[in-house]
Amino acid sequence: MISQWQLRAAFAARLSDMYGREVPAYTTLVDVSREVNQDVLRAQGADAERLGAISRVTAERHGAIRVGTPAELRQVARVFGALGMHPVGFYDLREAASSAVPVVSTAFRPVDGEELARSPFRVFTSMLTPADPRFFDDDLRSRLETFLAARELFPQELLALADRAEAERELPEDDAEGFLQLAVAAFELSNQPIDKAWYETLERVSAVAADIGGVRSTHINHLTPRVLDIDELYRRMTERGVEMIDTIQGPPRWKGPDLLLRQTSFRALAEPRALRTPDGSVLSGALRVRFGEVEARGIAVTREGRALYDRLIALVDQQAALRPGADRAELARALWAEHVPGTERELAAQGLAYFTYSVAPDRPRDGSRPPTGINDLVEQGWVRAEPVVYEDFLPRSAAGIFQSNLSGEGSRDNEQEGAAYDSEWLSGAIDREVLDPFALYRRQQNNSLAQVARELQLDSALG
Ligand code: OOG
Ligand code: NI
Repeated sequence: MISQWQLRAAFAARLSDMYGREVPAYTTLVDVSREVNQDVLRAQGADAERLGAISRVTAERHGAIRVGTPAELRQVARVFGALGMHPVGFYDLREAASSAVPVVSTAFRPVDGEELARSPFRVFTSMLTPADPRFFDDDLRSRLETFLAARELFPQELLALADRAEAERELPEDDAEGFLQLAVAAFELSNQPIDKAWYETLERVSAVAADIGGVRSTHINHLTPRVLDIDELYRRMTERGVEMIDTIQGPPRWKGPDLLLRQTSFRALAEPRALRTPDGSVLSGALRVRFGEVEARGIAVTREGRALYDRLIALVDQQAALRPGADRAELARALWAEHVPGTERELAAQGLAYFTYSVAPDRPRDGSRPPTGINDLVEQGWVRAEPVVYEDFLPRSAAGIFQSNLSGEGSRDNEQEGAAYDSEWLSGAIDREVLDPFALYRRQQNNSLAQVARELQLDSALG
């Protein structure tokens, strides 16, 4: 029997092989990431593994896919459900982007610590919003919905195997093999001819709309390795002649602990695609839709920490608008130094980031009673704190990654009222609860605190 996590690990590995064949620059990115990680490990020793063992970090990937309808998203949820991955978080990229990115998204990922440690694979999954009149008029909306309703992204056999794997949390070896082959094939770039006129109609609205709704299949859009020093990675890729986007998204490089998520990307080369013209002939064309992305992960922040992050990003925007020549990263660094606590201890004490706690093996053994507050317990050596790694995404960064890899701005009519979507809507559409990332991190922290309280026989709860 092949268990869910084994299926997930095998799927991630096969997807990676497939994507490396399709997009050779991805292989370069993986190689350079591995080199950087080894160098960081050599230079920093155990500190380099503060946010995850090197084996996990090296294997870690996130993918991105895009689908057209709630029905398709529901099927995606079944395929990933088979792999023990659940929808976490709701991202509205229509609001986070200035140009036309007509999608809402969630991320499918394992949710418990042990599962994440076994295979930390996640997939950022976006769904087109044809009902949003800012992007699609009635006529285009109805043509788009008709087109999408007529395609099949996932064969019935795959979905049936997926349902079994999810229900039984494992598959016999032969079925596992069948599932993996069908699942990987569902995310390969199709060589079926694309209707050129239809694709271009959608492209005028948004390149993302064309990539999703202009073709009869879906594909993996990027697969992102994790790196321990993203600035160094950026330098080395540039040195190799790979043209990166001009920024690293997310928090700046600074002297304090890594927080949340930093990401950067490069545009993949044009890929050959067959295009069918209105007279029925098939041309060999080329489309540039996929890209390479890399990320560095930091500590998960609480709602308060996130509000601080969002406030600082807004301040960077404001200052940058006032000083057009200024370097955004420098502005951000200065603001971070001023407003963000520079140590894990202070982040914890101020309730800005999540940690898991455990009783210290070398705690005082002189018969004294432990203090009752978590900060004192840590301060006085009774308890150790380990940072919780951020497992999710950032809407603004995601929108930035989308946008920096689009060729045109597309079009968007801001006079119209946007169609409303939220986490609850998404839960209903896919018939599964879209989980709240903050609640997941908090539960992890609270479980560890409860365990500490039990072991130290404290009368009152910690937290
Ligand atoms: C998804 C872009 C967002 C990330 O890492 O923030 C993303 C896409 O391009 O489909 O993957
Ligand atoms: Ni990504």
